[in-house]
Amino acid sequence: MMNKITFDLISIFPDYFAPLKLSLIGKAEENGLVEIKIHDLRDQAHGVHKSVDDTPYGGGAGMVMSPEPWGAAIDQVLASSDATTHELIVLTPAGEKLTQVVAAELATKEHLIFACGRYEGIDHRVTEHYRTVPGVRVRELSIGDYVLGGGEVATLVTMEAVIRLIPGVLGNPDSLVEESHSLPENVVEYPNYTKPASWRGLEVPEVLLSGNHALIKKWRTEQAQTRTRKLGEQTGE
Ligand code: JDE
Repeated sequence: MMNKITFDLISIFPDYFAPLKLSLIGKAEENGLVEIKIHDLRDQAHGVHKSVDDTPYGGGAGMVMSPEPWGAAIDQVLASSDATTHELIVLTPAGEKLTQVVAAELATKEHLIFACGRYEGIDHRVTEHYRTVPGVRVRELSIGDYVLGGGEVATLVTMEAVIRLIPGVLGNPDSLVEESHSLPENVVEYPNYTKPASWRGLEVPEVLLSGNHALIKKWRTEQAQTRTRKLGEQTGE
């Protein structure tokens, strides 16, 4: 059936990826739609202290991840892959913003490698080098304008956004069709209700109980537009 997408994750904290066994992503792997391989960067660190970081050239606070263990880990992943093209993804606050459009594009690739940095980041030459390797595309991505302790949680966010877009992962692909109209254009969804019709004195809007599908569609569109306008006012757009 589908070609499975391989995800290789490289981190000094491989235990961060335990939740990938759960829920939607866990099912996707059980069903053979994705293959997820986790690599401990520390395995590529040699010497007594198995160090993966060092002080920054030029001075300054904090530590920078050394290029050698990253080069060794990424080379090993590339050597054991039978894919013809590889996306090397580095989550960093300085990256291109992860959007629904970027996630949808990644969901069409055969091999995604996630390099999860810690400390103040990874020696710049690592991305510089892999940009010159044929068949490798380097993508620096950001999940938002804030600083995390490392790229692991941002990688989990990215993977969840990507994996649910892979054909066969979601039970009901209709929800994807609806999203694809709305989310890329920055339209916020309409409010949702389920039973009971009355809860703590709050009623479900009449129109939703009417059975008039044309009217319901019109009401939902208006609600979504109102929400989008209010969000714009809050964020100053
Ligand atoms: C991803 N939004 C935020 C953080 C970092 C100062 C301190 C740390 C690879 O290089 C990195 C990665 C990360 C972890 O990712 C995020 C993130 N989307 O924080 C730093 C930068 N400046 C560097």
